[in-house]
Amino acid sequence: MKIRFDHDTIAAISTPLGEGGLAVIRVSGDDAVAVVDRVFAPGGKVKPGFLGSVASHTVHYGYIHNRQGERVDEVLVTVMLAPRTFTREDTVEISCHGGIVSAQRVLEAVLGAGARLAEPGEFTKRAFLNGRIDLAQAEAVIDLIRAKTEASQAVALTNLRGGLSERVRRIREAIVEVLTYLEASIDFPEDEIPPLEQDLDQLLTWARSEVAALIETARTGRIYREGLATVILGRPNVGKSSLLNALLGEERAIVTQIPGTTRDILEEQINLRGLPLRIIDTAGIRATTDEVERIGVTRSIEAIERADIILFLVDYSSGLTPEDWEVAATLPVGRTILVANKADLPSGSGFGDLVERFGEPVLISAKEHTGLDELKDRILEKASVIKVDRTETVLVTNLRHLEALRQACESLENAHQAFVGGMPADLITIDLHAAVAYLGEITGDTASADVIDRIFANFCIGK
Ligand SMILES: Nc1nc2c(ncn2[C@@H]2O[C@H](COP(=O)(O)OP(=O)(O)OP(=O)(O)O)[C@@H](O)[C@H]2O)c(=O)[nH]1
Ligand SMILES: [Mg+2]
Repeated sequence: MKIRFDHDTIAAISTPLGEGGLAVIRVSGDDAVAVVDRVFAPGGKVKPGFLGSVASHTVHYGYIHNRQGERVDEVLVTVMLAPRTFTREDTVEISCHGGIVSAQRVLEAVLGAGARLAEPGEFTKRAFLNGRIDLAQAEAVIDLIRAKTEASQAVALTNLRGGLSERVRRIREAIVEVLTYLEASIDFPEDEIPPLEQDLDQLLTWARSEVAALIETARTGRIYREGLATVILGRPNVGKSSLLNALLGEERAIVTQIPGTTRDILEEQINLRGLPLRIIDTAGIRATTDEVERIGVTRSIEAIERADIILFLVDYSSGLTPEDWEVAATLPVGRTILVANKADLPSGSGFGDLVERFGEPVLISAKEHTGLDELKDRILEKASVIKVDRTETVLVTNLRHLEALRQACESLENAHQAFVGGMPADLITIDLHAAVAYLGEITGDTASADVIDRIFANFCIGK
C-alpha cells in the first residue's frame, strides 16, 4: 500500500506530563539533527553544526537554548540516524529534567527551531508508513501502553513482535497461491498450468480452520485487554460491596447494615495473578418502590448480560430467602459461581437446591477476609484462561482484527462451498479475493487511509 506523506520534522514530549525524574522530547524527520543542533550547546558552548558531526546512536551532554539565547535546561541529547530508529527516520531524543515547565520549554525551543508539533501517534504512524512495523504491530503498541497486568503486557508484546501478523500472512499467502492457480486455470488450458502442490480442497479447509482458530482466541484476547468482567450479584445486604472492598483491599464502596445501600454500578480493576479483573458491584436485587433503587436494580440485571463471570452472593448465616431464588432464576448457570458470605457467623438453613444448580458454594467472610484465596482459585478455574501460554500463543485482542477475521472466514466458507459445489473457477476467485483483502486489513496491506488515520488518532501525543 502506498500512502504519500511528508517527512517534515516533528517533535513532542514523549513522557507523561507531570512531575518526574526525567522527561524526553522526541524529534523525528529529515531535519531532526539540524533542528536540535540550532538550540543545543554541547558542554554549554555554542558550536553550530556539532550534532551533524557526531556518530549515530551517541549521547551528548549540554544545554538547550531558546531563541532569546536563554538557557532553558541542562540535557542529554541522543542522536540516532535512520534507518535504525523507531520511525526509521533521523531521530533525536532530548532528556531534560522532569516537570511540566522544563519539558514544555525545551519543546518550545525545538518547535521554534523548525520542528512541527507531532500529532497523536504520529511517530508510530511513521514507523508503519516507513515499513518498520505493520498495522497490527502498531496497534499492539497501544495495547502495550494500556496493558493493565503483566499477562496483558505479554500478549501485546507477542503481537508487537509480529505474532499475529505472521499467522495472518501465512494464511494469506496460501490463499494467494490458490488464487494464482485458479486464475491461471481460467486463462489457460489445463495442461499448461503447473499443478498445485497441495490439494485445493485441503488448502481451503486449512485456511478456514486457521482463521477460525484465530477467531476462537478473541474471547481470551479481549479479557486480557479489557479485563474479565466479574459481576457481584445478590439480594440486598448479603455483603456484595464488602466483597468488592475485600478483593480490592480498600474501602471503596459504601457498606452499611441497611439493605439497599448500593444504588449504582461500581467498577474497579484488580490484578488476579496476572489476569486483569473488572470487579463490578451492583445494587441488591429486590422488588422496590424506591425510584432510585429501582433504576439501580434494572442496571444490576443488565450487568448479567455483560458479565464474563457472576459471583452470586448469598448469606451463609441467614440461609436462603425467596429473594435469593428470584435472583437465582435470572442467572446463567455456566458463568455463575455460588458464594456464601458471612461464613464467620453460625450457619443458617443451608442452600439445598441452589447447590444442585450452581455447585457447592465457596464459603467466605468479606468481613474477616477469609476464603478469598479459594474464591480467586474458583474465578481462575471458571475463566480457565490461565491455561493459555501467554508468551507463545497469539491472541486476537483487537475488535477490528476480529471483524476482519470473521469476514475472511465467511468469504473462505463461501469459496469452499462454491468449490465443493463444482462452481466455475471465476466464482470461487471472487470470494478468495475478498478473503485476501480482509486479511490484509489486519496487517495494513489493504487497509484504507481512513482506517489508518482512525487507528493512529487513538494514540497519545508523543507516541
Ligand atoms: N458478619 C459479617 N458481616 C458482613 C460480612 N460481609 C458484610 N457484612 C455486613 O453486612 C452488611 C451489608 O453489607 P454490604 O456490603 O453493604 O452488603 P451489600 O450486599 O452490598 O448490600 P446492598 O448494597 O444493600 O445490596 C454490613 O453491615 C456488613 O458489615 C461478613 O462476611 N460477615
Ligand atoms: Mg452494596
